[in-house]
Amino acid sequence: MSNRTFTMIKPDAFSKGHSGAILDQIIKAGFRIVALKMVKLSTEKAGEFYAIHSERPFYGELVQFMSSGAIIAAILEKENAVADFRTLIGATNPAQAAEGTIRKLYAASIGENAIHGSDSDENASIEGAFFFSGLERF
Ligand code: 3AN
Repeated sequence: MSNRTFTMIKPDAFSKGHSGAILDQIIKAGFRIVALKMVKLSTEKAGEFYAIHSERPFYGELVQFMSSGAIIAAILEKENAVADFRTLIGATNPAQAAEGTIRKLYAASIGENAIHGSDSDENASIEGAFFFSGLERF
């Protein structure tokens, strides 16, 4: 069972001013913030982050969107972090997300879905390392 996951508040939620409410919901759900930063990805860096999806039809759109504005990246700690965080954010498609989840509350579409959450312990570790050095973790 993992105790860390990685998240990004995506450009749609950030630009609409939902970052504070989303971070508050994450903290109230019992996650501790281990690392946190505000960044804007270049198209190259967004493409690298989502390289796993490079064969999917929505890859170009996803890379454009994720490099379109500022995001907040964070590493979070909690028992069973990966699975519990996926529950907190809800389904990829906000139309199918459960009531009260972050995507149900703040996401507009499957492409612009407010927040990212790692889907495995291995990816949580890779994605956290993509954004944060050891000096930036607390
Ligand atoms: P999740 O973020 O819930 O793990 P993935 O890994 O299937 O979902 O997809 C990664 C990201 O790609 C999603 N967060 C979303 O922004 C985008 N995405 C997924 N499916 C679609 C789609 N059908 N059309 C456009 N964008 C999509």
